[in-house]
Amino acid sequence: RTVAETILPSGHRVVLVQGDLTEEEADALVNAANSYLQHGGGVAGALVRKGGPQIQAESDEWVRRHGPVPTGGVAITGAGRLRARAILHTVGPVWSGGTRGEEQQLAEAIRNTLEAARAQGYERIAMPAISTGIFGFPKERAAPIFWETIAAFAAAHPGEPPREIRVVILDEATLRPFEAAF
Ligand code: AR6
Repeated sequence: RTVAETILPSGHRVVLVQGDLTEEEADALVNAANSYLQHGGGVAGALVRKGGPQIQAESDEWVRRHGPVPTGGVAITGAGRLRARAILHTVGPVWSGGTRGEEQQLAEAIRNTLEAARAQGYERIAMPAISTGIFGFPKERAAPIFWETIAAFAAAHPGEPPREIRVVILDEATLRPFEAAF
């Protein structure tokens, strides 16, 4: 269900959706991962359950080759059986009170994800509310960071991919602050 939709002057379409990320059809789905790409719970677990073991296998291979993904970094794998060409695994910060630069780290994870999609030419991407689940980032503080980071990226790259950015929120409690920010 589309909750809010904005077309920015840069031509980017930003869509806030309430639903399950694993049901989205996009060039790339964004995963809220940990540094070791061990996809146990949350969005990560749901993506692997639905997309199949290939996603975990490719993630293990990625970490074996490159080492752990730093906070704010991105790793790309295939999407298994999901309706996408790739998964952009990004590592958001673990919330620890806000004094360790978590807000900047969340912005960096979002920005690097958008940059990775741009580099790959992915026109349509769908991302969850990175860090706001198991990693404990307060939803009210995360929502404006998503909006501002997406808007700044778009303004810096008019007409460039990803031209459709879908932010997919599962639960009502998370949706409220995102609706306000978007
Ligand atoms: N679709 C959309 N949003 C979802 C879905 C879904 N299917 N499932 C959960 N959410 P989380 P994190 C929401 O915990 O905080 C994993 O174990 C959820 O309500 O998935 O970045 C990883 O492997 C929340 O708002 O990610 C890491 O170890 C948001 O997605 C760790 O969790 C993010 O919640 C990462 O924690």
